[in-house]
Amino acid sequence: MKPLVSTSLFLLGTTLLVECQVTLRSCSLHCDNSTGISNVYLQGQRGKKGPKGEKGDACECVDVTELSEKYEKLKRALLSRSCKDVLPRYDDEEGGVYNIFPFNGRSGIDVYCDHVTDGGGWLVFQKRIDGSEDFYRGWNDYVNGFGKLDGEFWLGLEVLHQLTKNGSYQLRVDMEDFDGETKYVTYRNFVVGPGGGYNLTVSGFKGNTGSALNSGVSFSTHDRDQDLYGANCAERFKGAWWYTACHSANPNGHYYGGAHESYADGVNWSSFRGYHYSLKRIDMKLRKN
Ligand SMILES: *[C@@H]1O[C@H](CO)[C@@H](O)[C@H](O)[C@H]1NC(C)=O
Ligand SMILES: *[C@@H]1O[C@H](CO)[C@@H](O)[C@H](O)[C@H]1NC(C)=O
Ligand SMILES: *[C@@H]1O[C@H](CO)[C@@H](O)[C@H](O)[C@H]1NC(C)=O
Ligand SMILES: CC(=O)N[C@H]1CO[C@H](CO)[C@@H](O)[C@@H]1O
Ligand SMILES: [Ca+2]
Repeated sequence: MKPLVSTSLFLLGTTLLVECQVTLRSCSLHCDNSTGISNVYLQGQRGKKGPKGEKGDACECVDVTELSEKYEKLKRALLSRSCKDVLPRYDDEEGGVYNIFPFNGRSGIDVYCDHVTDGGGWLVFQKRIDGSEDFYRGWNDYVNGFGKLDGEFWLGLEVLHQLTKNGSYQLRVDMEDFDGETKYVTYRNFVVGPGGGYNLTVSGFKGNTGSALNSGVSFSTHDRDQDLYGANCAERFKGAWWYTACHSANPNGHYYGGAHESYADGVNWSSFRGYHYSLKRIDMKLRKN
């Protein structure tokens, strides 16, 4: 999952965008008046050069439907700083992979945007749906991200830190068991601290099942034990998480697909289905406040 996209594409796009805007604004009135056709707009044209040459028309009336479409696409691509700015590609699209520019245009990242949950605008950073991806992975994978954005994935701790460091994001977790029952929790504030610990800060809990996140703890993987327990929580519970000693939820645990004998090492949200039940679906997402 390479988050970087070329800067030159962004600059080129911005230039096109500005030209488009100027052209459409300065000429549209004149064009509407002279043609009386609403679907036709104007395109700017230079006046002819020459000592006392006739002045060229400032505007020429052309059908710029195509230009307008390109403009809309560009605008979407370039002005999408978060999933909140992204427009669905078609009417009932529930979500999809989009390239957004959250970091002042410096680079774009591919993310999965959820358009439907609680009004949409969510950037999904973790998803389990079918057990197709291996989540029992080491530190580097959790820092950089892994999986497929249109399937199961973990977006990466570093991106989470870069996105949330200004403290302007909320967190939401949605889950579903194999009986079709769903639960959710939200935290009004969600920050992932800088590398090393990638410490979690959450506050402002709401939801229809219990909270399971603790502020002030570092992230742990089986090869990087930063938990608050004598032994290795990630190893014991086959996951990677902001473990304390050890957890009340294990969203990155083993995907058993329902009930299991073993203790607390599945995709568990303890207050929902306890430590012996591995959920069908869970996803974690953030949205700009
Ligand atoms: C367009 O027509 C309106 C009303 O007829 C007029 O007030 C306006 O000045 C015209 N604009 C241009 C750019 O010709
Ligand atoms: C965070 O804030 C700094 C300083 O106010 C700003 O330069 C930066 O673009 C912000 N980053 C994000 C991701 O909003
Ligand atoms: C992160 O949390 C750990 C405890 O898990 C603490 O020792 C450390 O100081 C924290 N780091 C930061 C940058 O807050
Ligand atoms: C912290 C917590 O809620 N733990 C629960 C996890 O699930 C088991 C089994 O249902 C409960 O006994 C625990 O109380
Ligand atoms: Ca430990």
